[in-house]
Amino acid sequence: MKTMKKPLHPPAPGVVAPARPEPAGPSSSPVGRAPSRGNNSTTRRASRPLNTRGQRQAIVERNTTESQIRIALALDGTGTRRIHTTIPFLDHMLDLLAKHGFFDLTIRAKGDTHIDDHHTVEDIGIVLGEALKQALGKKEGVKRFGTAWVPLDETLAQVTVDLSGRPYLVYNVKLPHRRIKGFDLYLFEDFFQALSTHAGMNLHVNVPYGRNPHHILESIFKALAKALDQAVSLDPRVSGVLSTKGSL
Ligand SMILES: [Mn+2]
Repeated sequence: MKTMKKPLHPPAPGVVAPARPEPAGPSSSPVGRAPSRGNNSTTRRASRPLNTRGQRQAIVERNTTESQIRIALALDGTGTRRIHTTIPFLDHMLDLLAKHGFFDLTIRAKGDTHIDDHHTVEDIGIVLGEALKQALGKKEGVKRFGTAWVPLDETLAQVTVDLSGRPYLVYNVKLPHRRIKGFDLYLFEDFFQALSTHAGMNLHVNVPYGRNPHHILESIFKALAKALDQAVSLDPRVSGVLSTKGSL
Protein backbone atom coordinates (compact mmCIF):
# COMPACT_ATOMS: atom_id res chain seq x y z
CA MET A 1 0.00 0.00 0.00
CA LYS A 2 1.21 3.44 -0.87
CA THR A 3 1.63 6.12 1.71
CA MET A 4 -0.03 9.47 1.24
CA LYS A 5 2.52 12.20 1.79
CA LYS A 6 0.43 15.27 1.28
CA PRO A 7 -3.21 16.29 0.98
CA LEU A 8 -4.73 15.40 -2.32
CA HIS A 9 -6.90 18.45 -2.33
CA PRO A 10 -6.21 21.74 -0.59
CA PRO A 11 -8.88 22.75 1.89
CA ALA A 12 -11.48 25.08 0.53
CA PRO A 13 -10.91 28.63 1.72
CA GLY A 14 -13.16 29.75 4.52
CA VAL A 15 -14.39 26.29 5.34
CA VAL A 16 -14.18 25.22 8.93
CA ALA A 17 -14.40 21.51 9.30
CA PRO A 18 -15.94 20.06 12.42
CA ALA A 19 -13.56 18.45 14.82
CA ARG A 20 -13.69 14.72 14.60
CA PRO A 21 -11.42 11.84 15.39
CA GLU A 22 -8.91 10.62 12.87
CA PRO A 23 -10.44 8.05 10.55
CA ALA A 24 -9.48 4.54 11.46
CA GLY A 25 -6.56 2.90 9.78
CA PRO A 26 -6.89 -0.03 7.39
CA SER A 27 -9.90 -1.93 8.57
CA SER A 28 -10.17 -5.59 9.21
CA SER A 29 -13.68 -5.61 7.81
CA PRO A 30 -13.63 -5.52 4.05
CA VAL A 31 -15.86 -3.22 2.10
CA GLY A 32 -18.40 -5.73 0.95
CA ARG A 33 -21.13 -5.91 -1.56
CA ALA A 34 -24.67 -7.17 -1.41
CA PRO A 35 -24.74 -10.89 -0.71
CA SER A 36 -26.47 -11.54 -4.00
CA ARG A 37 -23.06 -11.70 -5.65
CA GLY A 38 -20.38 -14.33 -5.11
CA ASN A 39 -17.78 -13.54 -2.52
CA ASN A 40 -14.80 -15.42 -3.89
CA SER A 41 -12.76 -12.27 -4.22
CA THR A 42 -10.13 -10.83 -1.98
CA THR A 43 -10.99 -7.38 -0.81
CA ARG A 44 -8.55 -4.85 0.49
CA ARG A 45 -9.35 -1.42 1.68
CA ALA A 46 -6.99 1.38 2.44
CA SER A 47 -8.31 4.44 4.11
CA ARG A 48 -6.31 7.15 5.71
CA PRO A 49 -6.65 10.82 6.43
CA LEU A 50 -5.27 13.07 3.73
CA ASN A 51 -3.88 15.37 6.35
CA THR A 52 -4.07 15.87 10.06
CA ARG A 53 -6.29 18.93 10.21
CA GLY A 54 -9.64 17.21 10.16
CA GLN A 55 -10.82 18.16 6.70
CA ARG A 56 -13.75 16.18 5.51
CA GLN A 57 -11.95 13.96 3.06
CA ALA A 58 -11.39 10.28 2.49
CA ILE A 59 -9.51 7.92 0.25
CA VAL A 60 -10.92 4.46 -0.22
CA GLU A 61 -9.32 1.74 -2.25
CA ARG A 62 -10.97 -1.58 -3.05
CA ASN A 63 -9.37 -4.32 -5.07
CA THR A 64 -11.03 -7.59 -6.00
CA THR A 65 -10.70 -10.03 -8.87
CA GLU A 66 -13.59 -8.17 -10.49
CA SER A 67 -12.55 -4.54 -10.13
CA GLN A 68 -9.81 -2.25 -8.89
CA ILE A 69 -11.04 1.07 -7.62
CA ARG A 70 -9.54 4.04 -5.83
CA ILE A 71 -11.59 7.08 -4.90
CA ALA A 72 -10.50 10.29 -3.21
CA LEU A 73 -13.34 12.54 -2.08
CA ALA A 74 -13.25 15.96 -0.44
CA LEU A 75 -16.62 17.32 0.64
CA ASP A 76 -15.54 20.93 1.02
CA GLY A 77 -14.15 21.21 -2.47
CA THR A 78 -14.56 23.29 -5.57
CA GLY A 79 -15.68 20.70 -8.11
CA THR A 80 -12.17 19.69 -9.13
CA ARG A 81 -12.27 16.21 -10.58
CA ARG A 82 -10.25 13.55 -12.35
CA ILE A 83 -12.48 10.65 -13.28
CA HIS A 84 -11.43 7.57 -15.21
CA THR A 85 -13.69 4.53 -15.00
CA THR A 86 -13.16 3.15 -18.54
CA ILE A 87 -16.92 3.68 -19.08
CA PRO A 88 -17.37 7.05 -20.82
CA PHE A 89 -21.04 7.59 -19.96
CA LEU A 90 -20.36 6.83 -16.29
CA ASP A 91 -17.41 9.25 -16.37
CA HIS A 92 -19.80 11.90 -17.70
CA MET A 93 -22.27 11.30 -14.85
CA LEU A 94 -19.64 11.29 -12.08
CA ASP A 95 -18.15 14.42 -13.60
CA LEU A 96 -21.54 16.11 -13.20
CA LEU A 97 -21.82 14.87 -9.61
CA ALA A 98 -18.50 16.44 -8.62
CA LYS A 99 -19.00 19.68 -10.53
CA HIS A 100 -22.53 20.42 -9.34
CA GLY A 101 -21.92 19.18 -5.80
CA PHE A 102 -18.67 21.16 -5.40
CA PHE A 103 -16.90 17.96 -4.43
CA ASP A 104 -13.27 17.33 -5.24
CA LEU A 105 -13.38 13.85 -6.66
CA THR A 106 -10.72 11.57 -8.07
CA ILE A 107 -11.79 8.17 -9.35
CA ARG A 108 -9.55 5.61 -10.93
CA ALA A 109 -11.38 2.40 -11.72
CA LYS A 110 -11.07 -0.59 -13.96
CA GLY A 111 -12.80 -3.90 -13.95
CA ASP A 112 -13.89 -6.94 -15.88
CA THR A 113 -15.96 -4.97 -18.36
CA HIS A 114 -15.15 -7.56 -21.02
CA ILE A 115 -17.68 -9.72 -19.13
CA ASP A 116 -20.18 -7.01 -18.25
CA ASP A 117 -20.07 -3.45 -16.90
CA HIS A 118 -22.06 -4.55 -13.86
CA HIS A 119 -19.20 -5.31 -11.45
CA THR A 120 -17.39 -2.08 -12.20
CA VAL A 121 -20.47 0.15 -11.96
CA GLU A 122 -21.74 -1.42 -8.74
CA ASP A 123 -18.29 -1.46 -7.14
CA ILE A 124 -17.76 2.23 -7.88
CA GLY A 125 -21.04 2.82 -6.04
CA ILE A 126 -19.71 0.79 -3.10
CA VAL A 127 -16.43 2.71 -2.91
CA LEU A 128 -18.01 6.12 -3.43
CA GLY A 129 -20.51 5.35 -0.67
CA GLU A 130 -17.75 4.26 1.65
CA ALA A 131 -15.74 7.41 0.85
CA LEU A 132 -18.77 9.57 1.57
CA LYS A 133 -19.37 7.85 4.88
CA GLN A 134 -15.73 8.16 5.93
CA ALA A 135 -15.46 11.81 4.84
CA LEU A 136 -18.55 12.65 6.90
CA GLY A 137 -17.11 11.07 10.04
CA LYS A 138 -19.57 11.46 12.90
CA LYS A 139 -21.66 13.91 10.83
CA GLU A 140 -21.33 16.60 13.45
CA GLY A 141 -22.81 19.90 12.32
CA VAL A 142 -24.17 18.68 8.99
CA LYS A 143 -27.62 19.58 7.68
CA ARG A 144 -28.30 15.88 7.11
CA PHE A 145 -31.21 16.29 4.66
CA GLY A 146 -31.03 17.55 1.11
CA THR A 147 -33.41 17.75 -1.79
CA ALA A 148 -33.25 19.11 -5.32
CA TRP A 149 -35.34 19.31 -8.45
CA VAL A 150 -33.29 19.60 -11.64
CA PRO A 151 -34.69 19.98 -15.16
CA LEU A 152 -32.95 19.26 -18.45
CA ASP A 153 -35.08 20.34 -21.37
CA GLU A 154 -38.14 18.05 -21.33
CA THR A 155 -36.96 16.04 -18.28
CA LEU A 156 -37.42 16.73 -14.58
CA ALA A 157 -35.62 14.78 -11.84
CA GLN A 158 -36.02 14.99 -8.10
CA VAL A 159 -33.54 13.56 -5.60
CA THR A 160 -33.90 13.59 -1.82
CA VAL A 161 -31.30 12.30 0.63
CA ASP A 162 -31.08 11.76 4.35
CA LEU A 163 -27.65 10.96 5.80
CA SER A 164 -29.44 8.95 8.45
CA GLY A 165 -27.18 5.93 8.66
CA ARG A 166 -30.17 3.89 7.44
CA PRO A 167 -29.60 2.69 3.88
CA TYR A 168 -32.69 2.70 1.69
CA LEU A 169 -33.15 3.33 -2.01
CA VAL A 170 -36.35 4.37 -3.71
CA TYR A 171 -35.87 4.50 -7.47
CA ASN A 172 -38.79 5.59 -9.61
CA VAL A 173 -37.16 5.93 -13.01
CA LYS A 174 -38.57 4.78 -16.31
CA LEU A 175 -36.25 4.84 -19.29
CA PRO A 176 -37.69 4.87 -22.82
CA HIS A 177 -34.73 2.81 -23.95
CA ARG A 178 -32.11 0.89 -22.07
CA ARG A 179 -28.74 1.45 -23.72
CA ILE A 180 -26.48 4.33 -24.74
CA LYS A 181 -23.61 3.21 -26.96
CA GLY A 182 -23.96 -0.31 -25.56
CA PHE A 183 -23.88 0.80 -21.94
CA ASP A 184 -26.76 -0.63 -19.89
CA LEU A 185 -28.49 2.28 -18.17
CA TYR A 186 -30.34 -0.12 -15.84
CA LEU A 187 -27.01 -0.52 -14.02
CA PHE A 188 -27.51 2.90 -12.48
CA GLU A 189 -30.10 1.41 -10.15
CA ASP A 190 -27.40 -1.00 -8.89
CA PHE A 191 -25.00 1.94 -8.58
CA PHE A 192 -27.46 3.93 -6.47
CA GLN A 193 -28.30 0.87 -4.36
CA ALA A 194 -24.60 0.35 -3.58
CA LEU A 195 -24.07 4.06 -2.92
CA SER A 196 -27.01 4.18 -0.53
CA THR A 197 -26.00 1.01 1.29
CA HIS A 198 -22.37 1.93 1.81
CA ALA A 199 -22.90 5.61 2.61
CA GLY A 200 -25.67 4.70 5.05
CA MET A 201 -27.98 7.03 3.21
CA ASN A 202 -31.66 7.15 2.46
CA LEU A 203 -31.80 7.99 -1.24
CA HIS A 204 -34.95 8.72 -3.19
CA VAL A 205 -34.69 9.19 -6.94
CA ASN A 206 -37.82 10.23 -8.80
CA VAL A 207 -38.28 11.20 -12.42
CA PRO A 208 -41.90 12.26 -12.96
CA TYR A 209 -41.36 12.83 -16.67
CA GLY A 210 -38.68 12.79 -19.34
CA ARG A 211 -38.14 11.55 -22.87
CA ASN A 212 -34.41 11.29 -23.51
CA PRO A 213 -32.43 8.75 -21.41
CA HIS A 214 -29.30 10.91 -21.50
CA HIS A 215 -31.33 13.82 -20.14
CA ILE A 216 -32.96 11.60 -17.53
CA LEU A 217 -29.66 10.29 -16.11
CA GLU A 218 -27.99 13.67 -16.36
CA SER A 219 -30.75 15.43 -14.45
CA ILE A 220 -30.68 12.67 -11.81
CA PHE A 221 -26.94 13.11 -11.23
CA LYS A 222 -27.22 16.89 -11.10
CA ALA A 223 -30.09 16.62 -8.61
CA LEU A 224 -28.09 14.14 -6.53
CA ALA A 225 -25.18 16.59 -6.55
CA LYS A 226 -27.34 19.47 -5.36
CA ALA A 227 -29.10 17.35 -2.73
CA LEU A 228 -25.83 15.98 -1.38
CA ASP A 229 -24.19 19.39 -1.40
CA GLN A 230 -27.03 20.58 0.80
CA ALA A 231 -27.07 17.53 3.08
CA VAL A 232 -23.31 17.51 3.81
CA SER A 233 -23.07 21.26 4.32
CA LEU A 234 -22.52 22.58 7.80
CA ASP A 235 -25.14 24.47 9.75
CA PRO A 236 -23.71 26.49 12.66
CA ARG A 237 -27.00 25.99 14.54
CA VAL A 238 -26.43 22.25 14.69
CA SER A 239 -24.53 21.26 17.78
CA GLY A 240 -23.38 17.67 17.69
CA VAL A 241 -25.51 15.74 15.23
CA LEU A 242 -28.97 16.62 13.97
CA SER A 243 -30.81 13.78 15.63
CA THR A 244 -32.89 13.52 18.78
CA LYS A 245 -31.32 10.10 19.16
CA GLY A 246 -27.89 11.69 19.46
CA SER A 247 -26.17 9.80 16.65
CA LEU A 248 -26.49 9.28 12.93
MN1 LIG B 1 -24.65 15.19 -21.16
